[in-house]
Amino acid sequence: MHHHKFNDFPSDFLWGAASAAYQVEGGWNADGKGPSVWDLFTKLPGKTFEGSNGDVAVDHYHRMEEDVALMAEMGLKAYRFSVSWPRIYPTGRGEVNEAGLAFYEKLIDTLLAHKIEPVLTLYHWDLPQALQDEYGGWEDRRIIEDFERYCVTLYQRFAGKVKYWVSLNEQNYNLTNAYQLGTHPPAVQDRKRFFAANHIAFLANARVIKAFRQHVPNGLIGPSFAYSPAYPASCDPKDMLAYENAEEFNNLWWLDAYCFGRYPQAALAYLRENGEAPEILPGDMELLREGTPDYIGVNYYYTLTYTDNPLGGQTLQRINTTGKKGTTPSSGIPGLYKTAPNPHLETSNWDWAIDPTGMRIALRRLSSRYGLPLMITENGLGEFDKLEAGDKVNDEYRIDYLRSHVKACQEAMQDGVELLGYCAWSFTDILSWLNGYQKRYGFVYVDRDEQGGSLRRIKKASFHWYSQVIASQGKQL
Ligand code: BGP
Repeated sequence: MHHHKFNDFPSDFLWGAASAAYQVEGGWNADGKGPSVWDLFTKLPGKTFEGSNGDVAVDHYHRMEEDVALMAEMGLKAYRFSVSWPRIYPTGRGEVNEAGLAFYEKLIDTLLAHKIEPVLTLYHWDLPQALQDEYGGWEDRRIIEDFERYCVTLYQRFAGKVKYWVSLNEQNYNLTNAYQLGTHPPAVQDRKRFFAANHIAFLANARVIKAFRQHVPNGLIGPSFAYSPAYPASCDPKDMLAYENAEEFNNLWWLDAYCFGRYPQAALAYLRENGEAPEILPGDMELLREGTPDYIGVNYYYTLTYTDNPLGGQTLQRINTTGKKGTTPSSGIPGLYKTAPNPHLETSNWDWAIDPTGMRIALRRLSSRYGLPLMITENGLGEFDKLEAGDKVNDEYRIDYLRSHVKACQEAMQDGVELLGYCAWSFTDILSWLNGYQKRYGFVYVDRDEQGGSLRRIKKASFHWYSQVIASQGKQL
């Protein structure tokens, strides 16, 4: 479909930007905060790019007001941030740490004072280390109670101020790294444990959505999902089957569980045959169906293209964390699928395919399958940026990326998608979990690298571009 004319973006469209606590805050032990699994993991040798960690990050914890002032100057309508669980409950449960709540309250009040809608993420991977030590975190059902208690604490405190909530951020990506690739804490490589942990996370997600209905009756809540829509490498039925397998195993496993309260059939049959299916107790699937979301948060960066992978073929591989273009190997599951390069698409220096049409496809697939409103909770381009004389950062490549993706949102809306907003990743430069500080995403450059820096904030060219997009309601792209 090629449209002749575009509808305008609705006047209440949430033009936003996003971040996550561990990636921006720093203040890792400030004001009573307990350690998270990332505080410990990043200190183990060889886990992150040049040993980078979030001890200081971009010091948002101490520069919150300056950062929100920049958001206001830009004209931002929404800011998505995450709350650090161990700031609120230093050991995961027990006594509430009032200073932690006070920090987020101040952030929320400052946003509201500037008419910026807060979008609050309950969990962006920084599990209290105490719960990992005590019972293995997401591998034990005890986490469901603890997570619910933490979420209800936030509901009670912020129900009157925060309308948009995100439950779990990228459960799929985080747990794949944590339990299959061994690249996020607790760095396990075991498929049975991976599916078991995911099942418990689905239950926790449903429980906090159920509780949300009581405590925040006028709010909206949903998970944010790392959606890389699958493409077949060709129309060879073998590639088509590989694509079907990949879509079920990498996407529908989460999306159907969240939105339909069930697991996709072929994937479940395969796991049962292999003895890798999660243990489903009486009441589990009922709970999933009682805790479905109001909307789906979509974190979209790229599509993935799949081809046939016979038994004995390619296994799962780690991602590119260096920015050396062309170093990402094919990755797959023997007998199911493996990734293949897409000859039609350019890639970033981290080998991520640049595919705005893929975003339109993503939004259409989700909207038509689940019939829910959507919000882009992340989308952006991680690149090397250069600070030039006169404090200039000419990130034209980022503007091109964002422009084409905002257009894709507009096309998807024309196709009938209900889209609540678009949160670019990220507002300031931040710590990339595994890629250090050199992989930048922000509209605002932060003067620091793996060793440190002045932490000065500098507006990039994309800052001015996005500001004009917002002011013109998307008319001036
Ligand atoms: C998503 C995460 C974000 C962010 C982003 C960019 O997976 O939710 O926290 O990090 O991806 O990824 P990266 O930093 O690896 O480039």
